[in-house]
Amino acid sequence: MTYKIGLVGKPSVGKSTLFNAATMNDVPEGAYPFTTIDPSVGEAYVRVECAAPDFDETCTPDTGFCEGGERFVPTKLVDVAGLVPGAHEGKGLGNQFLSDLNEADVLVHVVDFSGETDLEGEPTEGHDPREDIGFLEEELDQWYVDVLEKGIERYRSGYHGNEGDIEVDLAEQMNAFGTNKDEIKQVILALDLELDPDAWDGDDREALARELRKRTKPMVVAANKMDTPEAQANFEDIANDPEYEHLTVVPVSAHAEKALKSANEAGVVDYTPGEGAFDIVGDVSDEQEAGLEQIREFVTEFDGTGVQDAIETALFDELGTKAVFPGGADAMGDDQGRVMRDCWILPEDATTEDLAYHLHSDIGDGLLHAMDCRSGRQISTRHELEHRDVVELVTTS
Ligand SMILES: Nc1nc2c(ncn2[C@@H]2O[C@H](COP(=O)(O)OP(=O)(O)O)[C@@H](O)[C@H]2O)c(=O)[nH]1
Ligand SMILES: [Mg+2]
Repeated sequence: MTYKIGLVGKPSVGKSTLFNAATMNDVPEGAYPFTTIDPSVGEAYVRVECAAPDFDETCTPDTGFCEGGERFVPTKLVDVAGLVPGAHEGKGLGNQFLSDLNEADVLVHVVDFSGETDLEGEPTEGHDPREDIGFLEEELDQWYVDVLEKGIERYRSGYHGNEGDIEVDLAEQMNAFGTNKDEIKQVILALDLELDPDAWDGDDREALARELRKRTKPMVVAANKMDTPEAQANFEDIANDPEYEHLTVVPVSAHAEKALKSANEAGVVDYTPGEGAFDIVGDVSDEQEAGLEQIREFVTEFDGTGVQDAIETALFDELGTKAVFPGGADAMGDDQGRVMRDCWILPEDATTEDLAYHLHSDIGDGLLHAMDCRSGRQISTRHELEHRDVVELVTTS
């Protein structure tokens, strides 16, 4: 299973630019709403400090690559176009937008921090990025309220034969959000609500929808266009505003990442994605050099372009995942001498057994125990793995 990270935001904030930079695919970009008609799914990477050097080995990845001691693990990135005010009512690319959104495990909300686009994505000046942050949250909440209300209707209609448990009807209606009846019941009780929708008023329904949205659609804000002074000023304000403490805001220049990736591909610079430094290695014109030096100033100040940071913060911190490598307690290589071919991204609380089932149901069924390759100790099937653990699964077959 590969996690999907969704890029969302109103038109013209830089979603496609960020998507292209992260995946180096060619998707049309431009300051026009709806340039991207279909959802674009591409392969991006998240970095994990490679575990092979800890064993004096060099890894041989099956997928992704390893550079400068960092393993680049593939993950899916989705450019979710079509967010406009009223998207939950089907405006813009409403329904398409919502179904794409549903497929994302975690969101990166791309916000134009320069203030040069209004809520519809049209050029303007001095637009407050706070409005965009609020608008996405409200749009999502409204959509959740709509689905929640359908679930309540379903409950009231009463012919689904589930012994009248509200959480069961809600779970069925909200199934696509990746939640379940236990979580829904827990949220209802945590909000001090009764397990009876007839006792809920509009505010209660909204609070419930909001809480479920927060749990099922974790997100980070990518403060994009940070290469402009206006964006930097807005970032300064918002990062110091207690009202936004609940959000993780990552400063980003999708432009800088795109430029560095292109220059790297052209052999002009030596750049490893995510790094806060690069070398000019090819012949450049004065103009190119000036451009690159401007980018250097930016990546030095912000310790990178922020594109990798935004994606990794979303996957590891907001969604809550960890990376685990396969190994051998006696020898690191497999029978063909390949070392740490995989690097699996697993849920934060995944156990040895979860890993086994993640690989194959037969491996899960036949799991006896596992070996922690660093300590050489046996670990049980219920053992919770840690980020960067190297494990050997011992099975009956
Ligand atoms: N200054 C600046 N402009 C950007 C950046 N990223 C995107 N843009 C510009 O913003 C506009 C909209 O970009 P696009 O990727 O098409 O936005 P989308 O509609 O959200 O997919 C284009 O003119 C981009 O060149 C950035 O990091 N800095
Ligand atoms: Mg686009």
